[in-house]
Amino acid sequence: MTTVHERVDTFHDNDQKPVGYGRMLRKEDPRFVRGRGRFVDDVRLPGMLHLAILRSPVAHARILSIDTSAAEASPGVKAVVTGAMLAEQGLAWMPTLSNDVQAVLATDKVRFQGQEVAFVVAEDGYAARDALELIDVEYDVLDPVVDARRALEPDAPVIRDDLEGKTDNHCFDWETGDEAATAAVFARADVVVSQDLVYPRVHPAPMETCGAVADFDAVEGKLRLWSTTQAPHAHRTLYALVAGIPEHKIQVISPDIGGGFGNKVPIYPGYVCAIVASIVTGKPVKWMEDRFENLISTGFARDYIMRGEIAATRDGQILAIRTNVLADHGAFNGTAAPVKYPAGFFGVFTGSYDIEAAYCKMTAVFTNKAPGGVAYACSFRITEAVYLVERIVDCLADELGMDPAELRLKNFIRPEQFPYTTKTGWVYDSGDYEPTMRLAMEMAGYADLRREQQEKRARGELMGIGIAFFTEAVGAGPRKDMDILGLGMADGCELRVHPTGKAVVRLSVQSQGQGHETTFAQIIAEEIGIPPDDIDVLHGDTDNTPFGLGTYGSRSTPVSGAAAALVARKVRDKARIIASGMLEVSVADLEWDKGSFRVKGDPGKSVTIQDIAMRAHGAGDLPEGIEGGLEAQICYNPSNLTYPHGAYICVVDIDPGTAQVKVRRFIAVDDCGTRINPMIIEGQVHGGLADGVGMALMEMIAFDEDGNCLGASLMDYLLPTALEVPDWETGFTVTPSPHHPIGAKGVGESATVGSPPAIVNAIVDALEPFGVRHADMPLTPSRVWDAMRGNARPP
Ligand code: MCN
Ligand code: CUN
Repeated sequence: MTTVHERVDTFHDNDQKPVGYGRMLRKEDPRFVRGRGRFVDDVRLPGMLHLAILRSPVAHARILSIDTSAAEASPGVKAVVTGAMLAEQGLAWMPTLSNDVQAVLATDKVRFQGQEVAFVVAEDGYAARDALELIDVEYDVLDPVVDARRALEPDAPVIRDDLEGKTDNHCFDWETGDEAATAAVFARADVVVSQDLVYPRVHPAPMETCGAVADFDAVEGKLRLWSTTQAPHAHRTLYALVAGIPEHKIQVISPDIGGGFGNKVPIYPGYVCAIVASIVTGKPVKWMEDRFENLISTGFARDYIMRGEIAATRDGQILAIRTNVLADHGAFNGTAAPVKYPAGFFGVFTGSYDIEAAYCKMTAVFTNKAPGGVAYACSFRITEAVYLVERIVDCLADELGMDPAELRLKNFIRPEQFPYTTKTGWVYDSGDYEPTMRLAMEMAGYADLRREQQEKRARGELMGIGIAFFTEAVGAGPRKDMDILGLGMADGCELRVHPTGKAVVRLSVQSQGQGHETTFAQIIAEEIGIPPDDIDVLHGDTDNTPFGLGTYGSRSTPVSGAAAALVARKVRDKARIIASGMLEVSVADLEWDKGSFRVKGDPGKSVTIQDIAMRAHGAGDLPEGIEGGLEAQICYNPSNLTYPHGAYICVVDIDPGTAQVKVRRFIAVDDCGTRINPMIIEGQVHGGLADGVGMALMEMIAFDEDGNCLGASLMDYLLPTALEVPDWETGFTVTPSPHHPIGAKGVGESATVGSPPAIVNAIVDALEPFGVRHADMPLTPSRVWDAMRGNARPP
């Protein structure tokens, strides 16, 4: 089913308050707008000490010696810890979420600029930071490997000599699709277009940096850790495995989080340092990184060097797509991706098109740069996949002299082909692409825009129109083939209805700004008719929520949202039995009417969910075999991912004198299935579109040839502001997921995935008079200028 009309399915309880899905102001915002949010840095415990980390000034060096004596003597300092000291406890290295190891504090070598070398614990943050300057480290500087292409050269310095028998910088190889079948299709195609593309290294740069407060109570033997984490339960299990503290003696609390964007999925050395420091000093210890540390050392995103090849018939039938990728993983493989998917979900690079064959070959390497890779609203690397396919489809349109919208429309997977198995093995659950594309074109006034462009070109003005159409795979995932370090990707949910009909729902996922306190209350409200205001959402505390893998890959709605709907139905099933007792009719004679059960054919006889809650806890008999109370818990294991899609159209104007790009209009039509809260969805889309403007035009973590990070402050790493973004024009279609209990698909990363190719396509389209087929992001004025003069250069 596809409709362009908003589902206004809110209904009313006895007080005429709207409940269920629909636009609703965020329940969390009164707290945030009054400054009452409680973030990790707001945690202040009695006797708390402060930790600061000494970081490597160079990208690659052997550590010859570390002298901590002056730092230890510095006023207020309680402890100075080096890698050698951690090594004595077996804590110098920790596992990453990708089956690699990462140094907590360097012992042998430093492998990227900003790597953790030592830490100081002091009475206050100033004393700790001052003492860092007194630590004397002697480095024997080695040649760094900064470029992924250099990493594979036979004479390149070996970065990971900590790994036994490692003699090169090779991280992993991966392939998907059918190489021979794809080659055969390419061999017989009328047209083959190939294009080199770089998706540069960028950074999620959330407003709140990463940090933790560790409080180890030696008497209880219990560790309490407030930390900036998107996955508190997964982190707890890992701490138990690394630190040897029994899991039930670890409580991870992720309080309010000031933006995550994937930056808060990995476990960082700083968290482990804070834990060690609290155990050593017997006091609570806070570690909070600054902006510089966040940008220089925590999880980056992208850094893929790609070659895209596309084969087609002369009349524009796309036959096959092939890609070769060189992935830069930095010094340690620290990405978080399901174990079977070392390249995340990059395998969906065949996009939204029905093609005959596809093949991807990827090589990942270590370089002397910070670890990371899966972050910044990437849906597990679908950002890179969508950028690849949507750019080369445009290159093909250019080659064929075909309109890019027409080329896409001609090749879409058709609605009757769903569920559709791609040539790389992904089963797209549902989709209806053409109406989404047509709606975007209608909203944009596509034909008029093309006319306007022609007129402008005739006058020497540079106007471009860019299209991107994407399909995402979100909601990892079926636990049979998806896990993070052995933990199956499922999520729990618990719902308790109190005697007076108010409720609390406990989630294993964790909001970083996505509005879960509102939307999860709405899901429960829709199912059991208790108004969202009467439902509290608890998350981010492992002692008080059921186990589950957390928020990333836009999995909260696909996985936990399903869990919430199903747990509510379980409660409703029990409520039905209690209602049958109260109304003295059989269960079969009852019908559910949005918040109450009534006797079929006798609408006057009914009981509300609130009446039932009181009876469930109150005096009087309950039906045979029914226990008191009104609550339930489940663990939801998704049967497939959900596949949202969208059509984006961007209009740019370029100043021919300065090469400055202005994004004049941006039309985004998203289809995330059933929409729980359209206002929140729009907020997610607006944010992601702004991300896209940032990546396409200005963001890049760059390095010089010595491995010095050149984007380590927000003066150099440019983020878009209200001045760079247009008024977004959003629309939607609704193609519900057939396997999700409420038909909802994730949306949190869609716009970040879909917008960069739309913007780059628009810029390349504007530069057509200069014969430009491609230019790499970020398309700063100097890059655009170079492209106009025929020397588009890779980053
Ligand atoms: N939603 C809805 N109807 C749908 C789908 C989603 O109303 N059909 C609502 C959800 O209920 C939720 C929000 O939209 O309130 C996002 O839902 P979902 O797509 O399930 O994504 P997650 O909640 O799992 O959020 C994760 C996603 C990721 S992975 C990144 S990265 C990102 C993003 O969310 N980080 C964010 N958006 C962010 N937004 C903010 N403000 N801060 C971040 O750190
Ligand atoms: Cu790839 S960033 Mo989000 O999945 O946390």
